[in-house]
Amino acid sequence: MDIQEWEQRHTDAFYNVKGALPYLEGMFVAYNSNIDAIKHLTDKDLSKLIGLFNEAEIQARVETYPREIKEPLDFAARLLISMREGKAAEIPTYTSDIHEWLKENLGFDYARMGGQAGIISNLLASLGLNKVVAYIPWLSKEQAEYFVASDNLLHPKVEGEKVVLKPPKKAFKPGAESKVNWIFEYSRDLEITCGGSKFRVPRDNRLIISSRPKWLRLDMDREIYEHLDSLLPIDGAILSGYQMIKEQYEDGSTYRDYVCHSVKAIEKLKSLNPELRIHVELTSIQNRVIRKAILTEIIAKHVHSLGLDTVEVANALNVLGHEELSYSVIKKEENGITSLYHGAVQLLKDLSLERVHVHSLGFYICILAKGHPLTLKEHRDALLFSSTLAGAKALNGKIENLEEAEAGLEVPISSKGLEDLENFKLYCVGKKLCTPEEFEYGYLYGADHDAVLIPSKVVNQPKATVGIGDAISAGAFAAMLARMKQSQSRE
Ligand code: 8BR
Ligand code: GLC
Repeated sequence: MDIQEWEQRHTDAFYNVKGALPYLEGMFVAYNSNIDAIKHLTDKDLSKLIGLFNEAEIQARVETYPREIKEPLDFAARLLISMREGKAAEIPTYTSDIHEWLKENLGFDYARMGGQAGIISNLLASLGLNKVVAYIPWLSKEQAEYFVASDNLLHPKVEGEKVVLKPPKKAFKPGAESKVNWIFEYSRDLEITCGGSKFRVPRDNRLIISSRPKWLRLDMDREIYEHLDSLLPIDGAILSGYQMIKEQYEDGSTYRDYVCHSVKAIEKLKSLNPELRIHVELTSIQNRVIRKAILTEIIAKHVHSLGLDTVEVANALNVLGHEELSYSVIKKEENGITSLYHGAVQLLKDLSLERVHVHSLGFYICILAKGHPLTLKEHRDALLFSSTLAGAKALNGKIENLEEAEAGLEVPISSKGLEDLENFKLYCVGKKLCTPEEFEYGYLYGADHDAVLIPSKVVNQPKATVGIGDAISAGAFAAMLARMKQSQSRE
């Protein structure tokens, strides 16, 4: 594959999408936002941390693979696992003791907007969309401060009998508390020695300790649900945060109640605008019952588009009963591009989706159901635009306007990503899935689906990695919708 050609395609796509964005009337983004307390771990932090425990005990806890942080030892174990594999993970904690322990023993470097919906709303508003309506059921006064102050970013507020759209700083819920997550970012090549085991961190990534306070409910206020039409006009919705649903609540309600409300909200949005497209952004979901319910009851048949990373593809396949495929996605990691492709196709089919966008370090794959209104070139532009956003975000740690997004064009395409695609090309051409020429364009035409594959821009020493996946998925989805609206306006 010709790297120069792909660089040029990135540039052309960026300006094509930039020209299309004004055609979007509005985007709805819900549900999760929190404050991220970010700490970049240094060698010193790590030896201090390991020194706080008995190393043999850490290793023993690693073996038990804790899925919840109940005490500091669980944290040390999950951090080691994440660093050993270089894989992102998000682990819930239901006590505030860990928060206090982390503050005392590690501290953080800075705090910023966190949570997929929070990050995505800020990004889309910064890209200059006409209207972004964020909805965070637990918007506190402090949390509202983390939203960008921009006229195009609004939040619904119940006022008497009505629901009105206001800047988040004027729409918070008095008395609401804030949710703070801890983000531990680590860099490639850190060397770790613990309890007789020694390894080198394979890539930059992070571990998230996600606080799940008792009051947290993934739900829509009744009044807002009743007056959802006050949000219009909107062309699309990006929904996330479902991972917060619990199996059982103290008041006797269960995940079934929250799944049911979530589906109702989606169906109501669609009934208000039958053209509306819904994207769900997935993240790490430790609880397998919840993971399966989110996939098969909320996402399947109700939403159009799904965004996720490679680990999440494997995790989703696993609860959907495709253990072998799941294992081959995880085992071969980024080299498992062939398994990843088959896994993404499987998700498209099992969940009756229109679009599955998988982002990996160095390349993205988007599987499309037949009959999608856009051309593969237009879908490719949407992916390339999101790769430029990822480059900009990794380079500068933020994107505050379209000019800052454009800086991503300076980031080079990953040569490892190109190499992975070259390997996949051999497979595809061998299996007659496409001609070598088609592959050069990044297009695959299947019997029951199409696909677009692009090499992506990767920053060698990223400022941070948290939130890049959100920028990729939201950027591509918004770009796709904008192109759809643009072509409708020409009809
Ligand atoms: P998640 O947050 O959903 O795991 O997504 C992270 C995504 O960020 C990866 O899929 C990868 O594409 C992208 N990314 C990472 Br991690 N590091 C990056 C870097 N240095 N430059 C560009 N993109 C990066
Ligand atoms: C999840 C985490 C949040 C983080 C976000 C980044 O939503 O809970 O802390 O900011 O992912 O993608």
